[in-house]
Amino acid sequence: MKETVDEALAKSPSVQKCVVLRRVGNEVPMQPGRDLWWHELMDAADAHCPATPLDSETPLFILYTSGSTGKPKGIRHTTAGYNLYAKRTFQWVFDHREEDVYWCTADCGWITGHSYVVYGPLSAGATVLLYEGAPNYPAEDRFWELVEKYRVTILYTAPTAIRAFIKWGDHHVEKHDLSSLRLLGTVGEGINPEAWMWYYTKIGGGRCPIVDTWWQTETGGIMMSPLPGATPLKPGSCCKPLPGVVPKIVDEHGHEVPQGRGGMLCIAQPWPGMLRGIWGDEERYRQQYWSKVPGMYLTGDNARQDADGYYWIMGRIDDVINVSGHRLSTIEVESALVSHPQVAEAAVVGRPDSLKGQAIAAFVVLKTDPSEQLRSELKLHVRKEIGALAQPDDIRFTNALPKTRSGKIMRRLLRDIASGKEEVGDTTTLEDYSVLAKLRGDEE
Ligand code: 7RM
Repeated sequence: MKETVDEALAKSPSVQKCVVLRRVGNEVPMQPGRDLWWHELMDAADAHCPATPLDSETPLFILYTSGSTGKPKGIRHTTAGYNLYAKRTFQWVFDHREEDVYWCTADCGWITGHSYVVYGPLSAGATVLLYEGAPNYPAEDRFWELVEKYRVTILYTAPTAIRAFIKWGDHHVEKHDLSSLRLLGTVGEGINPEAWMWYYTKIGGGRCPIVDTWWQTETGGIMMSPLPGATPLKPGSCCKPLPGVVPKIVDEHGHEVPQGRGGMLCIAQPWPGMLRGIWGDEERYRQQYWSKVPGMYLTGDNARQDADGYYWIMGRIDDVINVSGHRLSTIEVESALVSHPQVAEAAVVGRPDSLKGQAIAAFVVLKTDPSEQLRSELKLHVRKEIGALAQPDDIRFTNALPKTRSGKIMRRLLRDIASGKEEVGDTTTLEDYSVLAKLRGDEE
């Protein structure tokens, strides 16, 4: 890892010092004068380290997020508002108490790791379980072993992980005492009702509320979520905005749509944790977030509000599929596929079709072996669940889906593959490159 950092440092003349933590005891190349060992610095350091006063708007970090097209954007967060928002939302959403042992399984490099592994819980003085490692090493019960061992009370994880646990089998869960848990959370994408119910009953023992938290790298912290114990839950809905958050759902002209109808999700008032810009590209910042709907922050997601005022996120605006003039959200079709007992995970994209405008291509990970019969059965299953329009035209079976490190399916790459493009777009945020090669090889 240090060698990779050295390559980056060679191109970054503004960096003067590099602090290196001895982690696994291997040989590490050190450049005298520039590179400093953490343990040597700590030996000499005072136990008291007063915080350096900074202006509230001093940049705190820049976090690169892929966006659905092209080149990653450096999201700029600042000191006071971000920290305040991360702390407050942590306290509200997780109903944090002194005796809690809180575990957020997110990678620290994702915004969820920043806000809800590091800044939020630390500011709130929470006891945090920090885990470095895979969920299936040394075995597929790793998470449940840790929950039991450390008596974790709050668990915050992603639907993609939950679907993997379901695939690995209930026996890994049943081996362990999970009675310490009192609250569960999800983040990163919509959770399909099947996975919600499994999480609720198998992990939560039917007694723990699930907070489905909707937010973005750009928002800094959670924007919509139930408040545990206070908000009646609906599986698949992120429920209601937090205090101070003012969502609006608008059509392509920027007019609010009637309740029940889908549209673009915007935020009508500023909040403390909001991004302050895109690093080095203020024009892109304006164009991306503030130009389409004047006076509002454009989230890039589609959403719908139901008759009870609950919000349902319907996926990214760019992921909407248009079949013969009917707009379908990818998550609906994916949920229908995953509700079939043999399906572990599914990703759905549109591909150009001369007749219908777009045809539906589904990439499906199975719990069992593929067969032609299952392919037709799945098509019929979606047709029964949603309707004829939503029936996938192609179903490709695969062992894995292309994902980012935070577990988001990269539908943009799947779109390229489904439409038979020779070259797929930017892959810098792809976690496992071998998945792409395999997907390209598997033709129907
Ligand atoms: C926290 C995070 C942001 C995008 C966002 C949505 C999707 C996140 C949910 C969700 C439905 C959720 N930041 N998303 N949480 N969709 N329900 N609870 O994920 O910048 O990496 O991604 O993720 O599309 O715009 S992120």
